[in-house]
Amino acid sequence: MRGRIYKISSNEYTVKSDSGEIFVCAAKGALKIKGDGLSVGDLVELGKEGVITEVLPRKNRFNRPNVSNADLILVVISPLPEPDFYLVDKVLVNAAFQGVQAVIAVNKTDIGDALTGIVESQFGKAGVKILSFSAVSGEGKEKLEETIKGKLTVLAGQSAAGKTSVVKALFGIDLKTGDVSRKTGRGKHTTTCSEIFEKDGFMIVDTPGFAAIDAAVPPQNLPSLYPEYAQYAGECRFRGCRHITEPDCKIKELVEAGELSCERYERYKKIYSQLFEKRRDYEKD
Ligand SMILES: Nc1nc2c(ncn2[C@@H]2O[C@H](COP(=O)(O)OP(=O)(O)OP(=O)(O)O)[C@@H](O)[C@H]2O)c(=O)[nH]1
Ligand SMILES: [Mg+2]
Ligand SMILES: [Zn+2]
Repeated sequence: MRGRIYKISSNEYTVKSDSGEIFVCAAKGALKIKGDGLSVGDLVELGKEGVITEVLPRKNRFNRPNVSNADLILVVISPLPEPDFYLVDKVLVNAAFQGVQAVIAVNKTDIGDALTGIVESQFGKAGVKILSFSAVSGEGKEKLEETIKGKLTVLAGQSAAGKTSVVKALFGIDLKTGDVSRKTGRGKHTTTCSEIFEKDGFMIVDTPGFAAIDAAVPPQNLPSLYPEYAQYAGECRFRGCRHITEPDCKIKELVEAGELSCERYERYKKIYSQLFEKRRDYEKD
């Protein structure tokens, strides 16, 4: 029998079978290898007595949040807590590397609408859809529904951006949500494990918020993972231009001319140098 993992808590795997039954299962020891164990979204084979015996090949797999077989990554940000665009960039890079579509969802429009404009100015050419809505007032809900219907949608982003609130708003169910800490201005990590919620053709993975994430790609791939840079490949003087120190670089020209976001470009350089350093460390071993 086959099914999909909907939730993992310690050693209990909640699996929904193809026929729609819910099982709480254990997993064969070899499938629980640290770092490469099972994740929510995995398609699995169930043996006798409800033990997971095999993982079917994955379309994709993300570490943070730890989810497999995503069709869409919905990066949720909001005016409060203050959005971390560096984190957004890295989520987009990881999604692009695995060929998964990403959408930036600007939540909490009821407390201010300035953020959408900022996001559009920095990510408008980044090949992602930008949506704005309010999980509390319901504004923008139809557009969001249209975008995610029929796709295994993974919510990703900082704690307290409103990921769980999105699930509540779409499904009309009650789930635990948390406040922004008055002391630190950050979220309190209310959601502690990933879980798939499903209803009427919607399938959403609520996930724990995170404050840091690594871009998990080889540095030489980075330029091709920025669609607004990749479209000019060939217009830089050097083939394989990294758009950093090379002369006659089209991307640098466009950034200087204000055609491409300077903020996103500065963060690009930072991500590149981090990936490069990491690779050097790795090669030293
Ligand atoms: N004003 C307003 N507040 C919102 C909105 N959406 C969520 N919130 C509030 O933001 C806070 C955090 O919401 P959560 O849904 O718990 O955030 P989360 O992203 O799931 O956080 P973690 O589970 O910690 O990762 C709660 O106090 C929500 O009520 C919104 O659209 N407008
Ligand atoms: Mg949550
Ligand atoms: Zn260049």
